[in-house]
Amino acid sequence: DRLHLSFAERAKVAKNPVAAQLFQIMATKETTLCLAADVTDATALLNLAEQAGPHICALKTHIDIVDDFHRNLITPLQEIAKRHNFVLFEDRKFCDIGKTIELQYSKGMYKISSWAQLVTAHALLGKGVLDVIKKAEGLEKRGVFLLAEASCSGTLIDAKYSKSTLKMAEEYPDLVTGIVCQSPMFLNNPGLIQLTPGVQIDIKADDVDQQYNSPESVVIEKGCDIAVVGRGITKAADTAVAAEKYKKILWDAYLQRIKK
Ligand code: 5IU
Repeated sequence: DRLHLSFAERAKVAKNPVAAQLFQIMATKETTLCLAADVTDATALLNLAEQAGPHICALKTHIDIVDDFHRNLITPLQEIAKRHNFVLFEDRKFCDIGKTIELQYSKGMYKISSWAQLVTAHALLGKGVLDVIKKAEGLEKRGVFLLAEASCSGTLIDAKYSKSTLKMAEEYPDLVTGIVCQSPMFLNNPGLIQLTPGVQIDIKADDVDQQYNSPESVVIEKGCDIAVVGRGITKAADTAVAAEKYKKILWDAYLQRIKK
């Protein structure tokens, strides 16, 4: 099953091209780390990408929090991603009628479809979101992570909703890269990637609603393939050192998991 196969083996069965690419990157760079680059300054974002670049498979952005965003930010970001071989991932959490998402994906200031190979989306409003992302212009290789569970306390998502989200994912195998969730759920398809946020070594929660698990426990007990780490790295004194530390702990946990 999924949890005991290597990423190299799973690359062969992935139907979404970005999932296949991610599995390749993970296997060759030996990293399952996705950095949540939640900073509000464009230069800080580029510095984070540069410092963490060698240690990550994906850089997750909230591009709308960058105070000084300008289209000129995208070219150097893409250059860094290409040089260090990681994927750009905009955590947009699309949730609207298809027509609106079509505009939010390709238009406005951010033109997400022109640079982010990966985006997140809610399944809440139905399949429209996947239909419009699938047929939009933009990058040739693109993928969607559907949100099936959340790390925060107080989420309204229940087991039935999570299950329906997985069902929707299976209906779009060429578009869906994987699922954002906190547990292995019913995700047995080895071609899909489990992305798990809420990962930190030192603390269990933030001062709002975030809840953290350790890197070892998300990989070994909760089925995480790619772990999202934000403040565990962005607030560290040295980004590169912290990213490398998370990378190693996560990779060792993955090796331990596939050996069982
Ligand atoms: N994120 C979560 N939990 C979720 C989902 C997304 O934390 O359930 I869906 C995002 C929010 C933030 C990052 O961008 O992942 C986690 O950052 P920290 O490691 O700093 O908490």
